[in-house]
Amino acid sequence: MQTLTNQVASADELDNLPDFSSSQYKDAYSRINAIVIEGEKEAHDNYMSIGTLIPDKADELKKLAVMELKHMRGFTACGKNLGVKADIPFAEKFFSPLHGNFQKAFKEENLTTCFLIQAILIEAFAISAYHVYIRVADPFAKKITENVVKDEYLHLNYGQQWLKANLDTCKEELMKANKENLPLIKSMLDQVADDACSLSMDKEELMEEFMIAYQDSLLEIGLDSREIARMALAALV
Ligand code: DDQ
Ligand code: DDQ
Ligand code: DDQ
Repeated sequence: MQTLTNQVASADELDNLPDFSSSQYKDAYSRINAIVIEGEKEAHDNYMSIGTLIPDKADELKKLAVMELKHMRGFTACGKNLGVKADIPFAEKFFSPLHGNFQKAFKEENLTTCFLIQAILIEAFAISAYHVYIRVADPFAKKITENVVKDEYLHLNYGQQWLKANLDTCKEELMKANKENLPLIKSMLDQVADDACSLSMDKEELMEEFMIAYQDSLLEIGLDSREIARMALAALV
């Protein structure tokens, strides 16, 4: 009986999955897949950069960076499996404003902003988007994405711990970095919402999952509800 119920549920799930071989699916996939490939590559570079600013943590950060390269290869394999070529030039352009802000913070040795951009905003967004994607992924990509998510929690946690330990001295900078970068995350999502939709990922759901993950992460860092509300509002004006 149990088995029967499971079979019915999974047949039902299959019915709701997108057609992975349609040209619309593949076209959107070429950009979404490129975003995660480029995102994982830039994450690698960013963790290596952060490591140069905290020499005694450089080894730990290098370990995180190396994991991102493994994710990049996994996502590249997902594209190959579907016969889709990732549109990397699109993804480079997509990331360039956020990348520019990270580079500026790095040159100023502003660790707070570096961690907020890479380890909190991007990681929280990626984790929530990966969860949404897993529900509608092809079986091959689903397995790979599930394994990636497990690692990304470690990275989110790493950034949280650093910001938590330094909260006394970095709160003001954290607020400022949030104000400059949260609207960017929103506009990045706006740019690819239609493509996400072609992959059966709903924009409202992506936003909702992100806001929950971001809020949880700020609570973990030690901000209170009022401060978090202020941060969310800062992004609106
Ligand atoms: N995939 O490359 C195997 C297709 C994984 C995609 C995971 C979903 C990430 C969404 C990123 C941005 C969407 C707004
Ligand atoms: N990583 O930084 C979590 C390791 C990779 C991120 C890849 C995808 C992030 C998409 C962010 C787009 C924001 C709308
Ligand atoms: N803006 O579009 C009015 C400039 C900013 C809205 C910011 C709202 C934050 C939501 C962020 C969700 C990102 C997935």
